[in-house]
Amino acid sequence: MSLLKVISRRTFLQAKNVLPSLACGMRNVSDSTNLKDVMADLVPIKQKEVQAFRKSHGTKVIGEVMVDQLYGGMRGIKGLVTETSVLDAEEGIRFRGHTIPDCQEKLPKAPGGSEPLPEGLFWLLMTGELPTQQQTDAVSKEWAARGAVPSHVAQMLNNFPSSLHPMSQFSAAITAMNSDSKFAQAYTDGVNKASYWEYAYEDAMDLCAKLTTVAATIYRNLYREGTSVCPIDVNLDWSGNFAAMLGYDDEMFKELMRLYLTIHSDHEGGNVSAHTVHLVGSALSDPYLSLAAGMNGLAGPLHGLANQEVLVWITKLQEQLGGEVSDAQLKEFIWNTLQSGQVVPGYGHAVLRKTDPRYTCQRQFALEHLPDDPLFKLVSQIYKVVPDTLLEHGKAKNPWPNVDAHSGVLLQYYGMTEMNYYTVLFGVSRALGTLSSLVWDRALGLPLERPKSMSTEGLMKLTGAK
Ligand code: CMX
Repeated sequence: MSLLKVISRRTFLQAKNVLPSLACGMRNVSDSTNLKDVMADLVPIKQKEVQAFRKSHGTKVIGEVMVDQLYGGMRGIKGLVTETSVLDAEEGIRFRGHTIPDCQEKLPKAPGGSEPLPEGLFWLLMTGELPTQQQTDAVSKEWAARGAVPSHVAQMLNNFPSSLHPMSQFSAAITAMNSDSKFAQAYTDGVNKASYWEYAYEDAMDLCAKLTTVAATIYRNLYREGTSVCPIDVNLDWSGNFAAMLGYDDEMFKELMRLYLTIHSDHEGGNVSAHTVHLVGSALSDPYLSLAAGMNGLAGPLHGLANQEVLVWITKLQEQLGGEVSDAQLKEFIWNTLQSGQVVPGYGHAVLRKTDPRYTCQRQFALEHLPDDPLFKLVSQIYKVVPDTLLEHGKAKNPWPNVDAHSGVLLQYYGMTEMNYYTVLFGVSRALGTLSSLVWDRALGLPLERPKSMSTEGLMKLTGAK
């Protein structure tokens, strides 16, 4: 029985008084607004579920591996357990079983808003259950209370040269904040491994709370003459506070942030940032060190930096071709990119084989709020021309746009024109998914990750080629 079914069944039985012993000894997991209490109830249930599953099916064979997969970035090899989300090549991401439109409909909103609150998504990723408004608001309040950044980190950020890329600053600050890691302290104090997850949870909550302040400090230092970040308002949600700290008070920018920080959070376990956080965490490096490592992966142009690269590419296109562009001119520009051995940023994916639903929901946002924006029109035109051109080129397995093809145009519209900064926003969001996964990694006692590698010589012998 799945975790969700176990919980629903237990809640049902409690409601019917069939399980009085459970009901009196335990909180009703669905009702508490304290996420840690809910997790404390869920962890032993999930541990038992996994234990029983491994006992009954632990030796079942679930796949085979071909030589090409070892040279091909391990595509398609099932080698990881990630509970928070699953990616389907055709359909796109589901967060704990929920599609993006489903999350947009069912997750709690800010007062007067229509986009989901990322705090609610965090609850969903952690617990597998859609939170109530009260549960979501409780996370907002807790993050607002935990948001202070250590003074040595603020000082370090203020001393960085403006030539240092925002992602390098972001990752360095996350590493340096591990001076406050409760997990690292607990490990040093010799805490029992059965409670590792609790300290990972504390660090995850602290990190989510502090990342927005760190990110806003970087933004203001680099692009707003070092003006100070406004204090956190405990009555505002996480994205609302983040927008204010960045210096944006447009309500629609806040809504955009809510959507943005929700959809970039998680993309199952094998992508570079998620896998890195999981891998580094498996050495019991604390959540700060693990997340910083993941952020260094996100900073690569084939991964999160692609959102910056898309805008750089579009800017070049505009410089070369001017305002209005014909489809034929556009196609020629794309061919030139491909012929010079570069990728078309924002297109293609290692797993997806259709338009990314994260692209679609951003396009929907644009159609609703900025339908006449010239840059949006250009992005839409690119969407019409690139897939056929990539197909004609004949290399990319997926010619469709990914999440990064659309985020920049929305940010530009609201005045955030500093494209070098875009990946930091991706990073703030990606923390939600990777840290929830990390808490479950420790709860399930997943061991040090150590797959087998082979030399070409060894592979040749194994396959009979030599
Ligand atoms: N433009 C040009 N060539 C592309 C391409 C693109 N957008 N997407 C794939 N290709 C090429 C690959 O470079 C590869 O070429 P070689 O055979 O010469 O090495 C070939 O097509 C086959 O690649 P693939 O199997 O389709 O794609 P991969 O799984 O290897 O790579 C990805 C996936 C995302 C790295 C690739 O599509 C790409 O480079 N896209 C552009 C960068 C980008 O948008 N990245 C963001 C992804 C989402 C995210 O993580 O944020």
